[in-house]
This record gives sequence, C-alpha cells and structure tokens, in this order.
Amino acid sequence: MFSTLKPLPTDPILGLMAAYKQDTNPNKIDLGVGVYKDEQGNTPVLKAVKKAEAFRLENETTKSYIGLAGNLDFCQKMESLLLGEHRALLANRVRTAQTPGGTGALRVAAEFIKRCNTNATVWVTTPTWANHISLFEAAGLTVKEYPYYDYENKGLLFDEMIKTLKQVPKGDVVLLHACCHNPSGMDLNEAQWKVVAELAKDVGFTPLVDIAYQGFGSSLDEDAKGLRLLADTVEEMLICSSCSKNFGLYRERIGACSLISNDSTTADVSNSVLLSVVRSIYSMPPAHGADIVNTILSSSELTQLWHDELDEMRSRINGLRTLIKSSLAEKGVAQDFSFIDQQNGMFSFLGINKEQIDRLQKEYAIYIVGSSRVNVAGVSQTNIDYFSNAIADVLK
Ligand code: PLP
Ligand code: TYF
Repeated sequence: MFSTLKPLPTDPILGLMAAYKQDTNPNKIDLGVGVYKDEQGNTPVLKAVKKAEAFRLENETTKSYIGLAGNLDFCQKMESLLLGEHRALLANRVRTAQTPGGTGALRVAAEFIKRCNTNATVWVTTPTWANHISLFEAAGLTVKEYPYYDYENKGLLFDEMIKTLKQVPKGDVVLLHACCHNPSGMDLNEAQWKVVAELAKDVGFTPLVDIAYQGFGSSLDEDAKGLRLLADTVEEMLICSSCSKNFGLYRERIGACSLISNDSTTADVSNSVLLSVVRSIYSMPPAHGADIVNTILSSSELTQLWHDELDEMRSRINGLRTLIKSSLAEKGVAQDFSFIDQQNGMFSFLGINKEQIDRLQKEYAIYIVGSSRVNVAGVSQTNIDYFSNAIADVLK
C-alpha cells in the first residue's frame, strides 16, 4: 500500500530551519521560522514558566485523563485573556476547548465549521500563513482569498478587502489575524476593525479570529481589541488562540479554540459539537502546557513576572524594527524601509526578489523565507551591521 505514495515537499519554513542548522558559517543569521529569539539568538524558557513547572512537579497529584475540553481553569483564563470582561462572557455565551497549539485550534475549528455548514468557504487574507490554507482544505472546506497586503506600497489594500468581503455569501467564514499579521506585519487599525465588524453583521459571515501573537504587538489588551470589537458587534464567532509565542511554550503544544454563540443554550449545543470534533481527532489534549499557563495566570506574582517578560520580548522586537530601518538607511540603501518600523510583531516582507533572497543565503548565510518574509527577532546588536551590509550589497 505504501509503495503507491509519491513524496511531498516539506513545509518551506521548517525546511529552512533545518538548512540553517546544518550551515557551518559562523556569521549565519536565522530570520526564517517565527520563533522569538533574544539578543544571543536563543529562545529561552521564560522564568515564569520555569517557576510554574517547578510548582507543577511538586504539586501534580494525578496523570489520569484530563477530559475532552482539557483543563477547564485554563480555558476560563484564556477566555479572560482574550475577551477581558466582555458581556459575552457575562451572558455565558462563550465555550472553550484547550487544543494542541494554535494549529490544533484551527484544525478543530475547521472540522467544527464543516459540521455547521459542509459547503462553507473560508476566506483568508492574501497572503496568509501557508498552513491556514492546507488546514482548512484538509477538513474538506473550500478556501478563497481576499485582498489584504499591498506589496507595492507596503500597506493595506483596505478598500479592495472591503469590496471583496461585501460579496461573501452568508454562512461563509472569514479568517482575520487579530494582530501581528503573519506574514506581512500589517494590522488593521481600530476604525478598520469597526468597519469589518459592521460588515460581518450586515453580510452575515462568521468571523474566525486567529490570535497567535497576543502581547507581541502593542499590549495584551490592545492586541485583542479587534476581536473584542467583533464580539461587541456579531452574535457568533470563533477564536483560535496560541500560547506558543507569548508564553514561549512552542513545543508543549498549547492553544485554545473558543466559540461565541448568540445565547447560552446555543453555546451548550455548539460546545457538544466542538467536543465531539475533539473526540474524533485526538480525544483529549495533553496536560502540561495548560497547567503551566493556568499556574501563571492563577498567581499575581507569576502573572507580573510573565507580563514583564512579555514586555521585554515586545520592546526588543520593536527596538529591532527601528534599528533595521535606521541601519539600512545608514548603509546608503536607496529603498525606503521605514515601513518595517510601522508594522507589528515578528514579521515583515523585505520586498526583495528571489535572486536577492538566494544570494543572501548562499553568500551571507542569511536565511529568510522565499516570500522575503523576515523574522525581525533574529537580528541583534551583534549582527545588525553584517545584516545591513548584506542587504545593501544584494540591492546594489
Ligand atoms: N496562526 C498563526 C498566524 C501562526 O503564525 C501560527 C504559528 O506559529 C499559529 C497559528 C499556530 O501556532 P502553534 O500551533 O505553534 O501554536
Ligand atoms: O510562520 C511561522 O514561522 C510560525 C511557525 O508548519 C511555524 O508560525 C511555521 C511553519 C509551521 C509551523 C509553525
């Protein structure tokens, strides 16, 4: 049976990660995979996580099954992190399942959408995280794109986006990135979120918000503003969240899939379907990551420590954005890179071509994704000169 299989290409981002590891150039720089790095190029375990893990080791009392929705305290804490004190929570209209990472949340959401409407199309930004498309298609859903990033002007194609979203049939799903858009770094502002929210209500599509970088843009609350505005306006929506980046828990695979219904009874029915989806895929999520997040968010001391560490990651990213802009200008690069300083999160497109990207890798051992997406966090005070000189050279 296996002999009938044809080899498939690997994920280009994960492939790049492997190629970087094998490179022996001492000056190599990894600007590929979207993982936070500190000034030394490491992705350390957060201190708040270390403390929570020590607590867990001492206090864990059982390894018995956790249940379909996972750790219910974690689920409730995630709802508050995402929605604050939103009236949807007060009205008991929100249900959450702990999932294996944000990717698990998206796959659960995809199967849930399929159960709601087999013919639903999921609309994603052009461009979007490549996994979005494969995840929804794997669930048998159709995926279509709506205009989003303006490659020419390094901004948003907002008018074109709205024009397309106005045509979306009722019953379809529109995926929105809450903040720190992957791969472009271009986010909607508050006024634009309001327009999208009104449109969702008028047109009748269901928003699905993917929030994988809460706290990496402006702040935990600011980064959730768009999704809270949507929750103010529409009766139903889905939220897929990830603790990979903001808690640095990548390999622990911890995230959540939340739904908001129009009333508490529909929320219960929807939740039963959500949990049936979970049971049909992996039965129950792993316990460790949720326990860590719950322990941190249950302690004011650990929460403060986590906030401080998150603030440090965010300020480093934002500082690097300013540094890249000014360093490239200092090297006499003619192109305007000031957009890098205006975008959010870890990613931006440099806007350079394939040949220039290949030269960066071959001649300088600088690894960036083929779309020209860079992970800003891979730059440091130590490699900024090397990086800017290389960019100046390939752009000559
Ligand atoms: N959504 C977006 C936009 C992402 O960039 C990522 C990746 O890191 C995820 C979801 C899922 O993250 P994970 O499955 O690692 O929690
Ligand atoms: O876009 C990124 O780099 C992150 C990490 O299959 C990632 O979202 C990349 C590819 C992948 C899983 C995670």
